[in-house]
Amino acid sequence: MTAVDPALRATRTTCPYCGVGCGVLATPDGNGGAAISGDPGHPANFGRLCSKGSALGETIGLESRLLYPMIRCSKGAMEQVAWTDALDHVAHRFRHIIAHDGPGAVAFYLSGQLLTEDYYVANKLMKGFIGSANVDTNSRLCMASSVAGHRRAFGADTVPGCYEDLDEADLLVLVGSNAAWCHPVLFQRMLANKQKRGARIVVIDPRRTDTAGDADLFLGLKPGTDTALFSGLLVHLADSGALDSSYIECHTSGFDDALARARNIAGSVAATALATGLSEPDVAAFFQIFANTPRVVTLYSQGVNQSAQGTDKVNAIINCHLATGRIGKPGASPFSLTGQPNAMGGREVGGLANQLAAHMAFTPPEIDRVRRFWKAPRIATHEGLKAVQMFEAIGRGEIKALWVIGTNPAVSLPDADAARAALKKLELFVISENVRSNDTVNAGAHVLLPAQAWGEKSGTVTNSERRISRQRAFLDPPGEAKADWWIVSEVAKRLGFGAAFDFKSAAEVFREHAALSAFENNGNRDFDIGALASLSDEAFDAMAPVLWPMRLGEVEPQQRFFADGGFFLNDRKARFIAPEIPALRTETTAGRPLRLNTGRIRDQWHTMTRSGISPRLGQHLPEPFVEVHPADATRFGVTDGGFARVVTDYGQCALRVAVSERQQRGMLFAPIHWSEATASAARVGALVAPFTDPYSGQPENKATPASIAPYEYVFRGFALSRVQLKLPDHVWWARVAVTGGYGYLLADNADLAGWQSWLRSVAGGDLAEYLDFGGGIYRAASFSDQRIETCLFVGPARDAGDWGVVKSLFAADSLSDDQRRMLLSGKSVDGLASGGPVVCACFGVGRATICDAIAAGARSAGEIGARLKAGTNCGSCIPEMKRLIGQTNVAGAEQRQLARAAN
Ligand SMILES: Nc1nc2c(c(=O)[nH]1)N[C@H]1C(S)=C(S)[C@@H](COP(=O)(O)OP(=O)(O)OC[C@H]3O[C@@H](n4cnc5c(=O)[nH]c(N)nc54)[C@H](O)[C@@H]3O)O[C@H]1N2
Ligand SMILES: Nc1nc2c(c(=O)[nH]1)N[C@H]1C(S)=C(S)[C@@H](COP(=O)(O)OP(=O)(O)OC[C@H]3O[C@@H](n4cnc5c(=O)[nH]c(N)nc54)[C@H](O)[C@@H]3O)O[C@H]1N2
Ligand code: SF4
Ligand SMILES: [Mo]
Repeated sequence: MTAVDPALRATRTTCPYCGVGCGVLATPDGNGGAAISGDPGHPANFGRLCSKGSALGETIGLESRLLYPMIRCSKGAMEQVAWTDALDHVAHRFRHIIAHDGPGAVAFYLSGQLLTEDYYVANKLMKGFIGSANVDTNSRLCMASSVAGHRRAFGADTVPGCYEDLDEADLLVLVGSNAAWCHPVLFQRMLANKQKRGARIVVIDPRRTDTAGDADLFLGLKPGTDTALFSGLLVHLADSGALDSSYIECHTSGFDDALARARNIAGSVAATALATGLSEPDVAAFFQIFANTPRVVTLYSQGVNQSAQGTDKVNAIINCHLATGRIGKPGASPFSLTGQPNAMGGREVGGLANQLAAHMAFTPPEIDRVRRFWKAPRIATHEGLKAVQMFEAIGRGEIKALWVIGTNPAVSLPDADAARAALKKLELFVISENVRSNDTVNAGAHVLLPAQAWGEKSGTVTNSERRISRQRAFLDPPGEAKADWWIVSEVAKRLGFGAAFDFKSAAEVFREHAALSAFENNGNRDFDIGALASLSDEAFDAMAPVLWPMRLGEVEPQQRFFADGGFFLNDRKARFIAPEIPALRTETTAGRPLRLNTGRIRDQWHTMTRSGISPRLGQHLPEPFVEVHPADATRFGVTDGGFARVVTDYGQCALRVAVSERQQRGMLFAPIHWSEATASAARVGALVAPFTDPYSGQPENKATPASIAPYEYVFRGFALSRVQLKLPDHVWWARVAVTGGYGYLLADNADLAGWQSWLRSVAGGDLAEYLDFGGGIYRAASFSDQRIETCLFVGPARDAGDWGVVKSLFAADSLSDDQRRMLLSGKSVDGLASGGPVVCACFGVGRATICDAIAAGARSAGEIGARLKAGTNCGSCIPEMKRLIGQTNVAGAEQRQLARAAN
């Protein structure tokens, strides 16, 4: 494999979104853009990409980019400065604060979206040279419970299996994972196994997600009860003769205590059903299928990790795999699905406050070893503050200087209002960013440092299966953007640590990182990539994706861990962990009778600084919403398509209501993606309680007590504009990327005259208006040449005009006179019938179009694809199409008949 595919002249790189770590071929178009396709040679995806990966070409524009270093001047405005001035300033201020208040008064907050090389340098600077372990990362909100669970059970943060296990398993258990939306390419791989080999799929989630749509068994358990379910399973495995006694005997300890505790928690099928809210037959069916299927992979993600008992959940799952010896064997393992593209690389580097470096911890021999390797003058000797505690310490004024690199904590931390308020107290607040503006930047940054973005930066990332791949540059960095590792190294030099930070390239950093992993390792640490420590620059450039470990001198690369024991504890045995009796940290009350669950949607990435600029990705679910069970909707008076205020003890949001049977009674679900930059009142992190797991420090993001109440708006509507608009304060709005500009979905109670004067104030040029006071309708569009510049459609709730049609007219460079005349009717012209909300992002196929095809006889996703192309590129929408087939009544009834006839 080479860095550049000679046939295509495409650069081989890796997707910057999720932890699947798909290989991407990028072919620059010479105008700053690039054609994107999946790399058929990459073992994570074999050429496939999901909707987000496929749309990467739409996200590399420069419009929102931070291009120059900026410093806040004495008058409060941000001013462009030279790099040397910015770096001198940062180093000077850090040095001053460290001298005055000690190394504990400064902190770095990093990200699983950094490259390993960036992470390595930042971790080395803080832990080895500044002398504090206050380096934490957004992985604390993401993978920390898996890390803690792995370390408790295995003695190291080891993912025992690999992706091939998903092809070879006979049973795939997904716990707290919406892989259909969040790890789509891996999910397709699981479905291929189901299709080809008949693997069965069990999905365990309080919500009936699109992942559950393909499940043979769906367990809609009560939130937070996974430990009870897997405790019940352990008891069942013991009582039904499914244990691997010799594995338990030779390779583990603590089984009896763990089993006794499991009996206490859920000693029978009935007790498990009671504890989880599941039916006894469902529990029994799950236990039986698990007990009888040796090749089982249990995949888990944020429904497990993001919990105040996340570490116990992880260990309850691992216990069942250890007890059956189903670990590190083909098709059999527990499997933590990592979230971010380089969450794993960050863990390898030691970028969490409770790790030191290279899978070493804060034990005296390890501190000494790392100190000698780094020649560190002031090595940190104890753990630093974990994310939530770090921001609390900032709020108390104990941490005075913070450097945020590659994350948006004002949006993504729990109790996000408090986190944002804390940022305002900092004496020094530095951010390395790709974008000029996000909620964290807007929370009062003192220094902004422009970082290279995907496509420009170069280094390595590690995916969920321990595979290290290269991200390669295929675009020139714009403006003065620099590599994150370079920026940190330059500050380190100015702090007086030049010799240790004299890196010339990412390759040089990688070699040092690889050497540290092998330093005095002798097989005692899982993470060892010593074989890569002497790669030449050329070899680093051409490096093919590799699984670790890569020990020096090893002939046969090791694919999996622990099939024959060999754990990383002193006695080389794994530990069974007896979990605490599970209980959620918070109770619902009369005032907060519901629980708010939060998570992701298919086509957006986190706080939308990148996916949010793709028109294609904005089409699927363009508005922030809250999903409510029909019974709760009735009880609290909210209606589908209406609006609601969701309130917790921490904050409130105003969201569109989606009433759905897929939601469990008593629970709400809201996506995490919107921020103050993209919506008026949908920064969901502000609602979330800051409770954390006692072992991992990971916050419980999925179960905050909440209330919901309807909120009425008289007017609905939308605006489209070539430039971003500042909407009046009282308006509910959400911004979405559309072809040619920005779309705003609106709701409001002000009168039409107010809208008219607002529109006239923002729209220049040639204005056409339609005003019907009686009907409550105002529509206006301004033109420049034959193109729409700005338009606004406001009307009564159900009659604001067809957004789909107007968007396509807005996208056109030149409108015919007919189209111009018809525009303000908001109805279709020239066959521009709206297809409804987009389901297939790749081909822009809407729900209405798909439902028409179903009504006209399409009976499978394949048949819909044959007619409409929908689902034939990335396939991310296939689960949703299957759901629509199921929901379309006529088709559903016929299908059931067909199924009966077939039996
Ligand atoms: N489209 C998209 N994909 C992404 C991302 C993205 O932003 N957008 N982000 C990436 C990142 S960083 C991450 S961490 C991953 C996250 O990937 P996932 O973990 O799959 O995603 P989430 O939506 O956070 O949560 C998963 C599920 O946990 C369920 N859940 C809530 N409480 C419980 C519980 O008590 N028990 C169980 N069993 N389930 C529960 C939720 O209902 C939800 O469906 O996705 C990655 N992929
Ligand atoms: N309520 C709730 N909260 C959650 C979650 C949840 O499920 N529920 N999930 C949590 C999880 S799992 C995660 S991973 C977090 C994610 O939350 P965040 O990390 O806060 O979200 P992102 O939008 O990915 O922020 C990344 C920022 O870094 C910038 N950036 C991207 N690449 C680079 C780079 O190479 N260099 C630099 N310097 N900057 C870069 C982007 O422009 C963006 O502003 O959210 C967490 N918060
Ligand atoms: S599954 Fe999608 S988002 Fe994840 S790495 Fe692959 S293409 Fe990127
Ligand atoms: Mo994550």
